[in-house]
Amino acid sequence: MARGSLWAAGRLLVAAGAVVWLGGQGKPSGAVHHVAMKAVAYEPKRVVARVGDTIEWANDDVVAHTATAKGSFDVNVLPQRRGRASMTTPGTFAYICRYHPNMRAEILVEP
Ligand SMILES: [Cu+2]
Repeated sequence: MARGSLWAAGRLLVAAGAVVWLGGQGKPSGAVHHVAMKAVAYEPKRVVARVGDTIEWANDDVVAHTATAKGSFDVNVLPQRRGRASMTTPGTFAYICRYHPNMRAEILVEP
């Protein structure tokens, strides 16, 4: 009888673990999207992300760049460094480099 109860308790623990694991799949992806700053341009020029995702810019140039979307984010990235911003609001965010306004790209953030 006691043995049977232990076995049943073990099964319950396994089942609880499965529920927690499955529950984790419904959360925001929290993915990291990489954008290069190279030859005074962003690559890629358009990223599709979701709320909760992070954009990481990697500056491959020998001059500083920014990723600046007025009122949303302003990330300064020194040469050979990386900078990040997390996307908290859905929408389309066009951004530029404050030092080189010809550098343009956009991030589409889906809910
Ligand atoms: Cu720049």
